[in-house]
Amino acid sequence: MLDKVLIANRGEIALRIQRACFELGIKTVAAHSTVDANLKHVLMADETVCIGPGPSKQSYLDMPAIISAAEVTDASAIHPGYGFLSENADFAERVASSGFTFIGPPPELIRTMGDKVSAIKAMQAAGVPCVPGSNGELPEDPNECRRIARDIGYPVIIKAAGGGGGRGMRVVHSEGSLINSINLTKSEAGAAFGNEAVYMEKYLERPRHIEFQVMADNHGNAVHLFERDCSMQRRHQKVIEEAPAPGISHEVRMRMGERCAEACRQLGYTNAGTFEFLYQDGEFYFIEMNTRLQVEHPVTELITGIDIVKEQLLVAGGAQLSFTQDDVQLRGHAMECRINAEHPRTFVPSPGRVDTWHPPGGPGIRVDSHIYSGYSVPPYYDSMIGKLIAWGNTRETAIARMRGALAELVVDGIETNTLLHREIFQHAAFKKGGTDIHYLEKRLGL
Ligand code: MV4
Repeated sequence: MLDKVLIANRGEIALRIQRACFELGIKTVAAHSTVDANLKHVLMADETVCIGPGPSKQSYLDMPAIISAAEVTDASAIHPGYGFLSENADFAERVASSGFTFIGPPPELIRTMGDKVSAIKAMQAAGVPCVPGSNGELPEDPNECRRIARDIGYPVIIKAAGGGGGRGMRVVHSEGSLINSINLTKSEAGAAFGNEAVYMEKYLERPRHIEFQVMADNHGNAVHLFERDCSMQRRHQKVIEEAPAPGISHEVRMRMGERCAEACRQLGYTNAGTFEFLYQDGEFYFIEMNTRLQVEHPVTELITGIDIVKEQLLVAGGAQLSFTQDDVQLRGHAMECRINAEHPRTFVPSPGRVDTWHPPGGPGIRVDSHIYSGYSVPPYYDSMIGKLIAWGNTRETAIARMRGALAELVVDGIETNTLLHREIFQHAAFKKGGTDIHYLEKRLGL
């Protein structure tokens, strides 16, 4: 069992980790930047260490500063949260070699999944369905590339091996622009990721983004916690997530989930993880694996009753998973709205002092936020200030509760995207469910 955990993150997720530690009787160290001294989890933590100034490079991304903070406070483990160093294999390695437990999967699997070409190879070997594609890095020879694209069939998409999350990709509709697009993507990838390797996939025109949550321990046990639908996004930023995904039969859900869990067993994956799929015309296609806790984990917690962060802490401490696959029962439906400090139409960030924060409540409502009245949102970080999560026995009840919660929420002093959420929840296609990844941008004119 872990004795003291250093939280190497900020905002709502740092508070979420702090709450799980408190429940388990684990002491916490809040490693924070100078501008974050007034964050709620910093005020709550057993110990605090300032690791540098506001800019992330000099604080939340500064590996030596974070490891030193763990040393001076004699922490036993480091939780990286999401973003920042959470999927940095070098960091995970340095944490372990300094004698601390990294709360996440083994560094070599973070590395495998960070390189999208090796991630796809690993998944193919583990029997996870992938998008028809080049099955590896594209060769130098233009004729070979043209042949691969012809075999796949246009349109195709060129993706950087070092990319992911929407960075470093280009759609190609016909052979005329293929080689030029490959070369452009390569040079951009070289500049952005220090890796020119690119690969090719069939471009799916109207997919949904459906992801499976997995959890595994160090004793060979791996389970899945069903799926989430994250299709409601704008410019690769998720806006609303839900679980389960509308229209997926329980049989298909269990078959896909088990494939993901089995891949974890074969790969030796541990802790929490997410398999990202594109879903189109009744088929799932693996695209990427996230080797971290995700922003949208609460919707999975609400439909399963499992505390994912608590389980992360327990398995990192050496315990077996506290439940089996048979214990994981799907109950009801959950939706999450990301509340961002930004203009609801222009999406321009709106940091500053929150004069009033009055969160909603009532049956089936959960608010994961570090905000309080009088708190100032600093300009250095992501604009998400909290998450509104609604649960109901049915999707309709979850939506009705979310609409109530959005009506109740008061944030004064800064701009937020609350109005946009209220608008989306009125929309007929959204209420029906099952919209694709282009819905928000195309149908709502964003
Ligand atoms: C695709 C695709 C269509 N076909 N791959 C974007 C983020 C990265 N995770 C993968 N992405 C996509 N890959 C093929 N073969 C469309 C996207 C995509 C997307 C995927 C998930 C969520 C939102 C998206 C928005 C635009 C494009």
